[in-house]
Amino acid sequence: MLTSRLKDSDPDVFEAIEQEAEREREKLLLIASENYASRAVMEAQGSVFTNKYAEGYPGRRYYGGCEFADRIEGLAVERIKRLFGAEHVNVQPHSGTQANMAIYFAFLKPHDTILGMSLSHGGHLSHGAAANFSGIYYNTIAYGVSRETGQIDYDEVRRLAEEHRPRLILSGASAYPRTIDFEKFHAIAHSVGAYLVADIAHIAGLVAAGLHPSPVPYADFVTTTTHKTLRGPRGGLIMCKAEYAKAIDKMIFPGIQGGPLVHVIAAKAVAMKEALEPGFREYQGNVVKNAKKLASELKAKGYKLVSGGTDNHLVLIDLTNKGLTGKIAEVALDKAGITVNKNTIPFDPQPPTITSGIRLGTPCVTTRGMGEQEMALIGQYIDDALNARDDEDRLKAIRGKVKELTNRFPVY
Ligand code: DSN
Repeated sequence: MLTSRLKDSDPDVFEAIEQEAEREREKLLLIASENYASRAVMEAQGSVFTNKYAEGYPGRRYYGGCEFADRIEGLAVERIKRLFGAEHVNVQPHSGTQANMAIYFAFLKPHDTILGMSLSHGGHLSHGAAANFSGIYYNTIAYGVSRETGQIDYDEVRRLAEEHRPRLILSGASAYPRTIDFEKFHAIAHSVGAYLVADIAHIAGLVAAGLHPSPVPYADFVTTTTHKTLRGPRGGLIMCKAEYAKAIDKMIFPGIQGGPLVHVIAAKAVAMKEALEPGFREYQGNVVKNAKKLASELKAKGYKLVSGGTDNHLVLIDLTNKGLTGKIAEVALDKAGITVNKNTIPFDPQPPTITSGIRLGTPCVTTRGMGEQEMALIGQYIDDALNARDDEDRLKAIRGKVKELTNRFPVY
C-alpha cells in the first residue's frame, strides 16, 4: 500500500512507519484528541496534490494549473457548509491554532483583551496561555470551572466579561468532559460587545452528528481541527458569518499562511463526505456511549472523575485519592499497552509536567468497533495496571491481554 516503494528507497523511514502502525494496531489508544483516519482520507492526503502550489482561493489563484485544486477546495468547502450549516468556510488553516490566530490577527489589535478558558482547567494553549502567542500578544483573562461542580462557571465568565470588557471571548476546550452552553456564551459576549469564538476542535464530530449543541448559530467564528472526533486528516478550518468572510480569507492568505496544503484539503473533503454519511452519526453516538461506560466503570472502582462523569468523548480522572500523579499513571499504562496523556486537573497542585490527572478518550477505540463490553474490560485493565504500576511482570501480563483485545478489532 502507501509504504510499498518507501521500503526500498528509505528503509529507515519505512521501518519507523511500520513501527508506528504496529503501535497503533496493538495498543489501546485512549488519547482524546486522536483518531484513526480512513484509508480513503490517507490516500487523498498522500496524493499528487502534495506537488501543487495554489496560493489564493478557487478562481483567484496566484499560480497556473490550479483547476483541479479549485475543484478540491470547492468540494471541501461545500461539504463543510452542508455538514455544519455554516455561512462561510475557510478550509486552508494548517492547524487549529492557526485558525484561531487568523481570527485574532484579523479582528484584534495587539494588547486587546481576550477571555478564554484557563489551560489548567481544560482550555487550550491558543486560548490565551502565557507561553503561547495568544498570551504574549494579547491581554488574556482566564475563566475556569467551579471547584464544586468541575463545570464551567458561567456566572464567573459573565463577571469577568463585565469587569474586563474583552474584545473577544473564547468558548471551547481540550479537556472538558461536559456539554458547553454556547447560547450562554453568546449572551455574555453580546452583552459586553465582544466577538464570540467557539473552538470545537475536540467535539466537532459530535456537533456534526447533532450530539452536541452547535455553536454555529451563536458564535461569530467557529474553529476546529479536522483530525479529532471529526476523523479526518491533521489540519484546521474556520467557519464564520458571511460578514467576516473577506477579512478571514485575507488573514489566512496572505496574512499568516502561504500556499495551502491542497493534499490535506483533498483529505478534508473526503473526511467531510464520510461525516455526511449516516454511519458517522452512529459512530459518534457510540463514542459518547463508550465514554460514559468507561467513566462509570472507573467510578465504580473508586476513581474520581472531574465533574463526576462525561457528556462527550472524554473522561478526566483526578488521581489524587489514589496517591498517583498523571506522569506515573501515563508511564505505567503505556507499559500495559494503554496510551493516555497526563493532564492537569482544575486547581491542580502539580505542574503540567507532572499533573494530578489523566485524560481518556474513546474516539480511537470506537473507530476500531469496540463497544461497552470492551469498555468494561478497558476499565479493568486500567485499574489493574495502575495497581501494578511497580510490577513489570504484571504490567507485561496486562499488555498481553490488551494485545488479545486489540487483535480482535483490527484497524485497517
Ligand atoms: N493537543 C491537542 C489535545 O490533545 O487536545 C489540543 O491541541
